[in-house]
Amino acid sequence: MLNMIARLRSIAFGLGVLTAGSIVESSVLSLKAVKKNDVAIPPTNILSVLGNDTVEVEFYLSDWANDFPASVPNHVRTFQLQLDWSTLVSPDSGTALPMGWCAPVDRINCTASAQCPPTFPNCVNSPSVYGCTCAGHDPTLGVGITESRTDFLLNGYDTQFAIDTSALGFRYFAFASENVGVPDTGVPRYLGTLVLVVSPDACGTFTINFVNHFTATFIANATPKAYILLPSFQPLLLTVSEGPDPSCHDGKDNDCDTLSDCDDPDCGLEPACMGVIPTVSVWGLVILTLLLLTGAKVYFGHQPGRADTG
Ligand SMILES: [Ca+2]
Ligand SMILES: [Ca+2]
Ligand SMILES: [Ca+2]
Repeated sequence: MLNMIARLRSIAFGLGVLTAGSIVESSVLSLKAVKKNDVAIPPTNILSVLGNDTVEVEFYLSDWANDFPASVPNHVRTFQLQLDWSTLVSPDSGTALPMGWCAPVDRINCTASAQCPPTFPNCVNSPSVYGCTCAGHDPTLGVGITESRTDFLLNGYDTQFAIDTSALGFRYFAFASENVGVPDTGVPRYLGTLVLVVSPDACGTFTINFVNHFTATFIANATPKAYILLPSFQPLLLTVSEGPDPSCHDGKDNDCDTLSDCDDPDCGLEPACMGVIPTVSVWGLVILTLLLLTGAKVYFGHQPGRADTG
């Protein structure tokens, strides 16, 4: 695998030199959730999740034909994708890390386990894993390319691929060894799979995405002529939400608005929450009293006519 990565890096370098004037922006890289907790769902780029959920995500490429000049075949034979690891961390709380990942989000370099913190006590230094980890760290569990799929971009070609899991921003590489490529037939083509596990403390919205930089993310007709495509991205939004059930009865503030379960207006329509008077702090009572004294309308639970924004 390492040999292949080195080879692809040299291709990438060559492309960067050759194609300064050839960057265009019409192709689309998209991420779709296709399974939640091992149950198939209609492919979507917006999904409601809870802590501990497992989400299987697939990557697709579409709309690349127009990226190539008419003078060359509009075929793709190489791709490299790199996840933006920072998008696996919620702006509010928690993570959605690849299955099997058991290491800090920010790698801790080490030469001996004695240098590692108690939560990640094992120092590993192998070609594919390095830094402080914990028992069972196996990033290969959360990543893959199913070459046999008929919608795989390079299906039917003599292909090679590798996935570099040495860092959290997993990098996917693949290319067809024949000097041909895949024409754009208007159908999105599968590139790879990622399995994410939402942490128990997660809330807010994850915007899972690739690295938006053409030296790290490109699709190319590598030989005899090389063209870099600078794709647009359709990220995957994973939103940890309060309501509907079971999140209205899990004792957690799932959407990070400081209100939990029946105290959160987002749970107001849940039968078990209807008629429940939210817990109110002393300051809340003061404000409530003032509102009542001024004749304002006060709603408990769900507020009629108000959109549920979570
Ligand atoms: Ca809750
Ligand atoms: Ca809440
Ligand atoms: Ca809420």
